[in-house]
Amino acid sequence: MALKLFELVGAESNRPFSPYCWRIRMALAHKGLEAELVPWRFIEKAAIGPSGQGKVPVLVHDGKWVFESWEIAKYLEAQFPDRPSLFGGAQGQALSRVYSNLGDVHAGQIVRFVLLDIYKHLDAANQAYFRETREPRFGMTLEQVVVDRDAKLQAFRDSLGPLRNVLKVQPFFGGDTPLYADYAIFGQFQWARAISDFELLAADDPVAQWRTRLLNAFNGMALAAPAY
Ligand SMILES: N[C@@H](CCC(=O)N[C@@H](CS)C(=O)NCC(=O)O)C(=O)O
Repeated sequence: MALKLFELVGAESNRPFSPYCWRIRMALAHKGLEAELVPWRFIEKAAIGPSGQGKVPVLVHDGKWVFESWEIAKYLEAQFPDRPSLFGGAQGQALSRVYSNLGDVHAGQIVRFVLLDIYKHLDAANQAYFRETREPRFGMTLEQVVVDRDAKLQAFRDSLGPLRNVLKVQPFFGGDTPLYADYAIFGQFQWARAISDFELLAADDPVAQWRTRLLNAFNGMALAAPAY
């Protein structure tokens, strides 16, 4: 069995920082699966060409190319049913879709805090690509996107209220132990840590304490990765 995961990095090949790739890193660890980790940069489209699209994460399993974090998570669950479940059953899988979508919403919020920090971690060729693709998307310069980030912070923290209320009474969204629902949300916070020293969470926030529990999971795998 051969598994390969293409992961987004910047100038430093040992600093993976995609929120979606982190979801899959955690999912692989949850299943106790070893994968060859392939550092990949935005402009290296040819390397993932066989997947038929241009974004990571991309998983290659015995020659089969799988993309989209949610599809990869479902694929791992289906292919490795004897390993610890990512979803806790069919109903859990259905409910996990909500967390995956919620994680996407968080990514859309968090990017407005860390966009310029991502740019600062790229080499010159990827910086040019990043500016060319992101500035039209936001309709402003990278610098303008983050200029008022301090003012936006409280609203972001407030938006985490429903998650915070859950984490006040149970250690993980999965209950006593984490599931893919946890990784689908954690990916965004690990992305921000990997790339930015901007403190998204107050230290006494139950969400920060949950993040710490996941940083320490799997023998501190996420904690050991380069971050701020
Ligand atoms: N919905 C996709 C999103 C994947 C995605 O947006 N990946 C980004 C890195 S975080 C990417 O590869 N972007 C390539 C580009 O912008 O050219 C998933 O869940 O996997």
